[in-house]
Amino acid sequence: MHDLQQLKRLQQVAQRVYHTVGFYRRSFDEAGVKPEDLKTLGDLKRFPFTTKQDLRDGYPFGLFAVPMSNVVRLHASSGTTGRSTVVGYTHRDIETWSELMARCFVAAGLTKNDIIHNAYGYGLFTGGLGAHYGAEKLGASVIPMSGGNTKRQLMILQDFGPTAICCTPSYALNLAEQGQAMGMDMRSLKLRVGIFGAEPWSDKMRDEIENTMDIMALNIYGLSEIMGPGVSMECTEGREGMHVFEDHFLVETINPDTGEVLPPGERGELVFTTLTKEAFPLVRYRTRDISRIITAPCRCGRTHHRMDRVTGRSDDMIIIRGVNVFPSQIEAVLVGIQGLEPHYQLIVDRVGTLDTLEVQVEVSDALFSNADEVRVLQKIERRINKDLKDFLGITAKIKLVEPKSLQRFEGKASRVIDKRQI
Ligand code: DLL
Repeated sequence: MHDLQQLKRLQQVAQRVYHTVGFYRRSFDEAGVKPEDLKTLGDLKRFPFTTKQDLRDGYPFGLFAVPMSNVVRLHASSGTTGRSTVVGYTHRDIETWSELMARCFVAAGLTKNDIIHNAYGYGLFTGGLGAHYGAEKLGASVIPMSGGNTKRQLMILQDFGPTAICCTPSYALNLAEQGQAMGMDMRSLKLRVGIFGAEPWSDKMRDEIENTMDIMALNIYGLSEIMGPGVSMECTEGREGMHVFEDHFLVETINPDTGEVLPPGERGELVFTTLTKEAFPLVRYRTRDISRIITAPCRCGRTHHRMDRVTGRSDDMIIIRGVNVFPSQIEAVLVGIQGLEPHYQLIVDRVGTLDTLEVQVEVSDALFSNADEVRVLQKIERRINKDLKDFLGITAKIKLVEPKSLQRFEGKASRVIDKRQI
Protein backbone atom coordinates (compact mmCIF):
# COMPACT_ATOMS: atom_id res chain seq x y z
CA MET A 1 0.00 0.00 0.00
CA HIS A 2 2.83 2.39 0.80
CA ASP A 3 4.98 0.89 -1.89
CA LEU A 4 4.60 3.64 -4.43
CA GLN A 5 5.37 6.41 -1.97
CA GLN A 6 8.33 4.45 -0.60
CA LEU A 7 9.70 3.76 -4.07
CA LYS A 8 9.46 7.40 -5.12
CA ARG A 9 11.19 8.57 -1.96
CA LEU A 10 13.79 5.84 -2.21
CA GLN A 11 14.67 6.85 -5.76
CA GLN A 12 15.07 10.46 -4.64
CA VAL A 13 17.29 9.51 -1.70
CA ALA A 14 19.51 7.30 -3.86
CA GLN A 15 19.95 10.12 -6.38
CA ARG A 16 20.70 12.62 -3.68
CA VAL A 17 23.29 10.58 -1.78
CA TYR A 18 24.97 9.52 -5.01
CA HIS A 19 25.42 13.13 -6.06
CA THR A 20 26.20 14.74 -2.71
CA VAL A 21 28.01 12.20 -0.51
CA GLY A 22 31.43 11.00 -1.69
CA PHE A 23 31.11 7.81 0.34
CA TYR A 24 27.92 6.77 -1.48
CA ARG A 25 29.28 7.59 -4.91
CA ARG A 26 32.25 5.32 -4.21
CA SER A 27 30.23 2.58 -2.59
CA PHE A 28 27.56 2.48 -5.35
CA ASP A 29 30.26 2.58 -8.04
CA GLU A 30 32.17 -0.25 -6.40
CA ALA A 31 29.02 -2.34 -6.24
CA GLY A 32 28.27 -1.50 -9.87
CA VAL A 33 24.88 0.08 -9.15
CA LYS A 34 23.37 3.42 -10.11
CA PRO A 35 20.40 5.21 -8.55
CA GLU A 36 18.49 4.62 -11.82
CA ASP A 37 18.68 0.87 -11.18
CA LEU A 38 16.01 1.28 -8.51
CA LYS A 39 12.95 0.41 -10.59
CA THR A 40 11.16 -1.50 -7.84
CA LEU A 41 11.63 -1.75 -4.07
CA GLY A 42 13.08 -5.22 -4.63
CA ASP A 43 16.02 -3.68 -6.50
CA LEU A 44 17.29 -2.22 -3.22
CA LYS A 45 18.83 -5.57 -2.29
CA ARG A 46 21.47 -5.05 -4.98
CA PHE A 47 22.69 -1.93 -3.20
CA PRO A 48 25.57 -2.03 -0.71
CA PHE A 49 25.10 -1.74 3.05
CA THR A 50 26.26 1.15 5.19
CA THR A 51 27.97 0.07 8.44
CA LYS A 52 28.92 1.75 11.67
CA GLN A 53 32.52 1.47 10.54
CA ASP A 54 31.69 3.54 7.44
CA LEU A 55 30.27 6.24 9.72
CA ARG A 56 33.36 6.08 11.93
CA ASP A 57 35.59 6.43 8.88
CA GLY A 58 33.68 9.55 7.92
CA TYR A 59 33.91 11.01 11.46
CA PRO A 60 32.66 13.57 12.24
CA PHE A 61 30.69 15.06 9.33
CA GLY A 62 31.93 13.09 6.31
CA LEU A 63 28.60 11.56 5.36
CA PHE A 64 26.50 14.70 5.66
CA ALA A 65 24.57 15.45 2.49
CA VAL A 66 24.10 19.19 3.08
CA PRO A 67 26.52 22.03 3.85
CA MET A 68 27.09 22.66 7.58
CA SER A 69 25.27 25.99 7.23
CA ASN A 70 22.06 23.98 6.78
CA VAL A 71 22.69 21.78 9.82
CA VAL A 72 20.88 23.13 12.87
CA ARG A 73 21.52 20.31 15.38
CA LEU A 74 24.17 17.69 16.13
CA HIS A 75 23.82 14.60 18.28
CA ALA A 76 26.20 11.71 18.90
CA SER A 77 25.89 8.12 20.00
CA SER A 78 27.02 7.46 23.55
CA GLY A 79 30.59 6.74 24.49
CA THR A 80 32.78 9.77 24.38
CA THR A 81 35.96 8.14 23.11
CA GLY A 82 37.30 8.36 19.66
CA ARG A 83 35.00 7.85 16.86
CA SER A 84 31.48 7.77 18.11
CA THR A 85 28.83 8.41 15.50
CA VAL A 86 27.89 12.01 14.89
CA VAL A 87 24.52 12.78 13.36
CA GLY A 88 23.17 16.05 11.96
CA TYR A 89 19.73 17.51 11.31
CA THR A 90 18.37 20.30 9.13
CA HIS A 91 15.37 22.39 10.21
CA ARG A 92 13.16 20.08 8.21
CA ASP A 93 14.73 16.98 9.80
CA ILE A 94 13.93 18.34 13.26
CA GLU A 95 10.40 19.07 12.07
CA THR A 96 10.00 15.48 10.79
CA TRP A 97 11.47 14.00 13.95
CA SER A 98 9.13 16.07 16.14
CA GLU A 99 6.19 14.95 14.01
CA LEU A 100 7.17 11.28 14.34
CA MET A 101 7.71 11.55 18.08
CA ALA A 102 4.31 13.25 18.34
CA ARG A 103 2.88 10.26 16.46
CA CYS A 104 4.46 7.99 19.08
CA PHE A 105 2.73 9.89 21.87
CA VAL A 106 -0.58 9.69 20.02
CA ALA A 107 -0.06 5.94 19.59
CA ALA A 108 0.36 5.84 23.39
CA GLY A 109 -3.04 7.50 23.75
CA LEU A 110 -1.71 10.93 24.75
CA THR A 111 -3.14 14.32 23.79
CA LYS A 112 -2.41 18.00 24.44
CA ASN A 113 -4.09 17.59 27.80
CA ASP A 114 -1.32 15.34 29.10
CA ILE A 115 1.71 16.27 31.18
CA ILE A 116 4.80 14.35 30.06
CA HIS A 117 7.69 13.75 32.46
CA ASN A 118 10.71 13.32 30.20
CA ALA A 119 13.53 11.55 32.01
CA TYR A 120 15.53 10.61 28.93
CA GLY A 121 18.92 12.30 29.09
CA TYR A 122 19.18 15.73 27.46
CA GLY A 123 22.43 16.35 25.63
CA LEU A 124 24.24 14.56 22.85
CA PHE A 125 21.97 11.53 23.44
CA THR A 126 18.92 11.76 21.17
CA GLY A 127 16.42 10.57 23.80
CA GLY A 128 15.88 13.80 25.75
CA LEU A 129 15.51 16.38 23.01
CA GLY A 130 13.81 13.93 20.65
CA ALA A 131 10.99 13.21 23.09
CA HIS A 132 10.89 16.85 24.16
CA TYR A 133 10.21 18.25 20.70
CA GLY A 134 7.61 15.55 20.04
CA ALA A 135 5.79 16.33 23.26
CA GLU A 136 5.71 20.04 22.41
CA LYS A 137 4.55 19.27 18.89
CA LEU A 138 1.65 17.33 20.38
CA GLY A 139 0.88 20.33 22.54
CA ALA A 140 1.32 18.43 25.79
CA SER A 141 3.05 20.03 28.78
CA VAL A 142 6.55 18.64 28.94
CA ILE A 143 8.70 18.46 32.05
CA PRO A 144 12.33 18.45 30.84
CA MET A 145 13.71 16.36 33.73
CA SER A 146 16.60 14.62 31.95
CA GLY A 147 18.21 11.68 33.76
CA GLY A 148 19.55 11.31 37.28
CA ASN A 149 18.70 12.97 40.57
CA THR A 150 16.13 10.34 41.41
CA LYS A 151 14.82 11.94 44.62
CA ARG A 152 13.98 15.12 42.75
CA GLN A 153 12.32 13.11 39.97
CA LEU A 154 10.12 11.42 42.56
CA MET A 155 9.16 14.74 44.09
CA ILE A 156 8.17 16.14 40.70
CA LEU A 157 6.19 12.99 39.91
CA GLN A 158 4.24 13.57 43.10
CA ASP A 159 3.84 17.35 42.91
CA PHE A 160 3.36 18.05 39.18
CA GLY A 161 1.20 14.98 38.58
CA PRO A 162 2.46 14.04 35.12
CA THR A 163 0.23 11.56 33.29
CA ALA A 164 3.04 10.03 31.19
CA ILE A 165 6.69 9.25 31.73
CA CYS A 166 9.51 8.70 29.24
CA CYS A 167 12.71 6.94 30.33
CA THR A 168 14.58 3.68 29.96
CA PRO A 169 12.67 0.69 31.35
CA SER A 170 15.43 -0.01 33.85
CA TYR A 171 15.24 3.56 35.14
CA ALA A 172 11.47 3.21 35.53
CA LEU A 173 12.05 0.21 37.80
CA ASN A 174 14.73 2.10 39.65
CA LEU A 175 12.39 5.06 40.23
CA ALA A 176 9.68 2.72 41.47
CA GLU A 177 12.06 0.94 43.81
CA GLN A 178 13.45 4.13 45.32
CA GLY A 179 9.98 5.65 45.56
CA GLN A 180 8.72 2.65 47.47
CA ALA A 181 11.76 2.76 49.75
CA MET A 182 10.83 6.37 50.56
CA GLY A 183 7.31 5.26 51.44
CA MET A 184 5.63 6.50 48.24
CA ASP A 185 2.70 4.62 46.79
CA MET A 186 3.79 4.50 43.16
CA ARG A 187 0.40 3.16 42.08
CA SER A 188 -1.45 6.21 43.29
CA LEU A 189 0.50 8.70 41.15
CA LYS A 190 -1.36 10.28 38.21
CA LEU A 191 0.85 8.43 35.71
CA ARG A 192 -1.10 6.28 33.27
CA VAL A 193 1.40 5.46 30.56
CA GLY A 194 5.16 5.00 30.17
CA ILE A 195 7.10 5.26 26.90
CA PHE A 196 10.14 3.10 27.46
CA GLY A 197 13.06 2.28 25.19
CA ALA A 198 16.74 2.82 24.37
CA GLU A 199 17.66 -0.64 25.71
CA PRO A 200 16.36 -4.19 25.41
CA TRP A 201 13.62 -5.28 27.80
CA SER A 202 11.14 -8.10 28.08
CA ASP A 203 7.47 -8.75 28.70
CA LYS A 204 8.46 -9.85 32.19
CA MET A 205 9.87 -6.37 32.84
CA ARG A 206 6.78 -4.86 31.29
CA ASP A 207 4.57 -6.76 33.76
CA GLU A 208 6.72 -5.68 36.66
CA ILE A 209 6.63 -2.00 35.70
CA GLU A 210 2.91 -2.09 35.00
CA ASN A 211 2.15 -3.74 38.33
CA THR A 212 4.35 -1.58 40.50
CA MET A 213 3.32 1.71 38.89
CA ASP A 214 -0.21 0.88 37.69
CA ILE A 215 0.50 2.23 34.21
CA MET A 216 0.52 0.94 30.65
CA ALA A 217 4.15 0.38 29.63
CA LEU A 218 4.84 0.78 25.91
CA ASN A 219 7.95 0.10 23.87
CA ILE A 220 9.62 2.72 21.69
CA TYR A 221 12.58 2.03 19.41
CA GLY A 222 15.07 4.17 17.59
CA LEU A 223 18.74 4.81 17.01
CA SER A 224 20.73 7.99 16.55
CA GLU A 225 21.97 7.06 13.10
CA ILE A 226 18.47 6.73 11.69
CA MET A 227 16.97 9.65 13.65
CA GLY A 228 16.78 8.94 17.38
CA PRO A 229 13.72 7.73 19.30
CA GLY A 230 10.57 7.41 17.19
CA VAL A 231 11.64 5.09 14.39
CA SER A 232 8.96 2.72 15.64
CA MET A 233 6.45 2.65 18.47
CA GLU A 234 3.94 0.32 20.02
CA CYS A 235 0.30 1.34 20.05
CA THR A 236 -2.07 0.83 22.96
CA GLU A 237 -4.04 -1.82 21.03
CA GLY A 238 -1.52 -4.28 19.68
CA ARG A 239 1.29 -4.37 22.21
CA GLU A 240 2.94 -6.98 20.03
CA GLY A 241 5.57 -5.09 18.15
CA MET A 242 6.19 -1.50 17.22
CA HIS A 243 4.77 0.20 14.12
CA VAL A 244 7.64 1.32 11.89
CA PHE A 245 6.99 4.73 10.33
CA GLU A 246 7.34 3.39 6.83
CA ASP A 247 6.62 6.70 5.11
CA HIS A 248 10.01 7.84 6.48
CA PHE A 249 11.99 4.62 6.94
CA LEU A 250 12.27 1.53 4.81
CA VAL A 251 13.06 -1.54 6.89
CA GLU A 252 14.55 -4.85 5.79
CA THR A 253 15.69 -7.88 7.79
CA ILE A 254 18.82 -9.68 6.69
CA ASN A 255 20.79 -12.74 7.63
CA PRO A 256 23.66 -11.08 9.55
CA ASP A 257 26.19 -13.61 8.27
CA THR A 258 25.37 -13.62 4.58
CA GLY A 259 23.63 -10.25 4.11
CA GLU A 260 20.78 -12.02 2.33
CA VAL A 261 17.34 -10.38 2.66
CA LEU A 262 14.91 -12.46 4.71
CA PRO A 263 11.16 -12.77 4.14
CA PRO A 264 8.89 -10.94 6.61
CA GLY A 265 8.41 -12.86 9.83
CA GLU A 266 11.91 -14.29 9.91
CA ARG A 267 14.21 -13.12 12.62
CA GLY A 268 17.35 -11.32 11.49
CA GLU A 269 19.25 -8.05 11.60
CA LEU A 270 17.28 -4.88 10.95
CA VAL A 271 18.51 -2.68 8.11
CA PHE A 272 17.05 0.79 7.61
CA THR A 273 17.05 3.24 4.73
CA THR A 274 15.94 6.78 5.55
CA LEU A 275 13.43 8.08 3.00
CA THR A 276 13.11 11.75 3.89
CA LYS A 277 16.16 12.80 5.91
CA GLU A 278 18.08 15.75 4.50
CA ALA A 279 21.28 16.22 6.52
CA PHE A 280 22.25 12.62 7.15
CA PRO A 281 20.45 10.21 4.82
CA LEU A 282 21.50 6.57 5.10
CA VAL A 283 20.99 3.76 2.61
CA ARG A 284 20.73 0.22 4.01
CA TYR A 285 22.21 0.99 7.41
CA ARG A 286 23.01 -2.19 9.35
CA THR A 287 21.69 -1.67 12.87
CA ARG A 288 23.01 -4.95 14.34
CA ASP A 289 19.68 -5.19 16.17
CA ILE A 290 17.95 -8.56 15.89
CA SER A 291 14.20 -8.58 15.39
CA ARG A 292 11.55 -9.59 12.85
CA ILE A 293 8.91 -7.82 10.79
CA ILE A 294 5.27 -8.49 11.57
CA THR A 295 2.97 -7.95 8.58
CA ALA A 296 -0.27 -9.10 10.20
CA PRO A 297 -2.78 -6.23 10.51
CA CYS A 298 -2.96 -4.53 13.90
CA ARG A 299 -6.18 -4.06 15.83
CA CYS A 300 -5.52 -0.33 16.00
CA GLY A 301 -6.02 0.06 12.25
CA ARG A 302 -2.58 1.51 11.54
CA THR A 303 -1.26 0.01 8.32
CA HIS A 304 2.43 0.48 9.05
CA HIS A 305 4.06 -2.88 9.60
CA ARG A 306 5.41 -3.70 13.01
CA MET A 307 8.78 -4.89 14.24
CA ASP A 308 9.06 -7.27 17.15
CA ARG A 309 10.95 -6.48 20.34
CA VAL A 310 14.69 -6.33 19.77
CA THR A 311 15.94 -9.58 21.26
CA GLY A 312 19.67 -9.11 20.87
CA ARG A 313 22.47 -7.82 18.72
CA SER A 314 24.57 -9.39 16.03
CA ASP A 315 27.65 -7.67 17.44
CA ASP A 316 29.02 -7.39 20.96
CA MET A 317 27.66 -3.95 21.88
CA ILE A 318 26.32 -3.83 25.42
CA ILE A 319 23.98 -1.24 26.88
CA ILE A 320 24.75 -0.48 30.52
CA ARG A 321 22.41 1.95 32.22
CA GLY A 322 21.55 3.46 28.89
CA VAL A 323 25.14 3.89 27.72
CA ASN A 324 26.11 1.94 24.61
CA VAL A 325 29.62 0.50 24.78
CA PHE A 326 31.68 -1.92 22.76
CA PRO A 327 34.25 -4.15 24.48
CA SER A 328 36.79 -2.67 22.06
CA GLN A 329 36.25 0.76 23.60
CA ILE A 330 36.93 -0.63 27.07
CA GLU A 331 39.97 -2.40 25.67
CA ALA A 332 41.24 0.90 24.25
CA VAL A 333 41.07 2.39 27.75
CA LEU A 334 42.84 -0.59 29.33
CA VAL A 335 45.72 -0.76 26.86
CA GLY A 336 46.40 2.91 27.50
CA ILE A 337 47.38 2.09 31.10
CA GLN A 338 50.83 0.82 31.96
CA GLY A 339 51.08 -2.43 33.89
CA LEU A 340 48.00 -4.04 32.31
CA GLU A 341 47.85 -6.90 29.85
CA PRO A 342 45.34 -6.94 26.96
CA HIS A 343 43.51 -9.86 28.55
CA TYR A 344 40.22 -8.89 30.07
CA GLN A 345 36.70 -10.08 30.73
CA LEU A 346 33.55 -8.02 31.21
CA ILE A 347 30.82 -9.23 33.50
CA VAL A 348 27.48 -7.51 33.21
CA ASP A 349 24.81 -8.13 35.81
CA ARG A 350 21.78 -6.49 37.31
CA VAL A 351 21.58 -5.87 41.03
CA GLY A 352 18.03 -4.90 41.94
CA THR A 353 17.18 -2.59 39.07
CA LEU A 354 20.68 -1.35 38.35
CA ASP A 355 23.04 -2.69 35.72
CA THR A 356 26.52 -3.39 37.00
CA LEU A 357 29.75 -3.93 35.14
CA GLU A 358 32.81 -5.70 36.45
CA VAL A 359 36.02 -5.37 34.48
CA GLN A 360 38.51 -8.13 35.18
CA VAL A 361 41.92 -7.45 33.75
CA GLU A 362 45.29 -9.15 34.06
CA VAL A 363 48.26 -7.21 35.40
CA SER A 364 51.71 -7.69 33.94
CA ASP A 365 54.27 -10.13 35.38
CA ALA A 366 56.59 -7.27 36.26
CA LEU A 367 53.95 -5.50 38.27
CA PHE A 368 52.76 -8.66 39.93
CA SER A 369 56.19 -9.39 41.34
CA ASN A 370 56.73 -5.83 42.49
CA ALA A 371 57.25 -5.56 46.27
CA ASP A 372 55.23 -2.38 46.46
CA GLU A 373 52.39 -4.16 44.80
CA VAL A 374 49.26 -3.27 46.79
CA ARG A 375 49.69 0.47 46.62
CA VAL A 376 50.51 0.30 42.93
CA LEU A 377 47.55 -1.93 42.21
CA GLN A 378 45.20 0.46 44.00
CA LYS A 379 46.55 3.31 41.96
CA ILE A 380 45.95 1.41 38.72
CA GLU A 381 42.42 0.57 39.78
CA ARG A 382 41.69 4.23 40.42
CA ARG A 383 43.15 5.15 37.06
CA ILE A 384 41.01 2.58 35.20
CA ASN A 385 37.91 3.85 36.97
CA LYS A 386 38.68 7.42 36.12
CA ASP A 387 39.44 6.69 32.47
CA LEU A 388 36.31 4.58 32.01
CA LYS A 389 34.27 7.43 33.47
CA ASP A 390 36.04 10.18 31.52
CA PHE A 391 36.18 8.46 28.16
CA LEU A 392 33.12 6.24 28.14
CA GLY A 393 30.86 7.68 30.83
CA ILE A 394 30.54 4.34 32.64
CA THR A 395 31.31 3.21 36.18
CA ALA A 396 32.62 -0.25 36.81
CA LYS A 397 33.96 -2.47 39.53
CA ILE A 398 37.58 -3.24 38.71
CA LYS A 399 39.16 -6.55 39.53
CA LEU A 400 42.86 -6.87 38.81
CA VAL A 401 43.79 -10.51 38.37
CA GLU A 402 47.04 -12.49 38.18
CA PRO A 403 48.89 -12.80 34.91
CA LYS A 404 47.55 -15.63 32.70
CA SER A 405 44.56 -16.32 34.93
CA LEU A 406 41.75 -15.35 32.53
CA GLN A 407 40.36 -17.65 29.92
CA ARG A 408 42.13 -17.62 26.53
CA PHE A 409 40.11 -17.93 23.36
CA GLU A 410 40.70 -19.83 20.20
CA GLY A 411 39.13 -17.85 17.43
CA LYS A 412 36.72 -15.05 18.25
CA ALA A 413 37.13 -13.89 21.83
CA SER A 414 33.95 -13.57 23.80
CA ARG A 415 34.70 -10.86 26.27
CA VAL A 416 31.26 -10.31 27.71
CA ILE A 417 29.43 -12.46 30.20
CA ASP A 418 25.94 -11.03 30.50
CA LYS A 419 24.23 -12.42 33.58
CA ARG A 420 21.25 -10.07 33.44
CA GLN A 421 17.97 -11.88 33.19
CA ILE A 422 15.98 -9.14 31.60
O1 DLL B 1 18.74 4.79 22.23
C1 DLL B 1 17.44 6.26 20.84
C2 DLL B 1 16.27 6.10 21.74
C3 DLL B 1 16.10 6.99 22.78
C4 DLL B 1 15.36 5.08 21.53
C5 DLL B 1 14.99 6.88 23.62
C6 DLL B 1 14.25 4.95 22.36
C7 DLL B 1 14.07 5.84 23.39
P1 DLL B 1 21.22 5.17 20.54
O2 DLL B 1 21.82 5.69 21.78
O3 DLL B 1 21.86 5.47 19.25
O4 DLL B 1 19.74 5.69 20.38
O5 DLL B 1 21.09 3.59 20.72
C8 DLL B 1 20.46 2.82 19.73
O6 DLL B 1 19.70 1.21 21.38
O7 DLL B 1 20.45 0.16 18.06
C9 DLL B 1 19.26 -0.66 20.04
O8 DLL B 1 20.34 -1.56 20.19
C10 DLL B 1 18.97 -0.01 21.37
N1 DLL B 1 17.53 0.28 21.52
C11 DLL B 1 16.89 1.44 21.33
N2 DLL B 1 15.56 1.28 21.59
C12 DLL B 1 15.38 -0.02 21.95
C13 DLL B 1 14.25 -0.80 22.34
C14 DLL B 1 18.67 5.49 21.24
N3 DLL B 1 13.02 -0.30 22.45
C15 DLL B 1 20.42 1.36 20.15
N4 DLL B 1 14.47 -2.12 22.61
C16 DLL B 1 19.65 0.51 19.17
C17 DLL B 1 15.71 -2.66 22.51
C18 DLL B 1 16.64 -0.65 21.89
N5 DLL B 1 16.79 -1.96 22.18
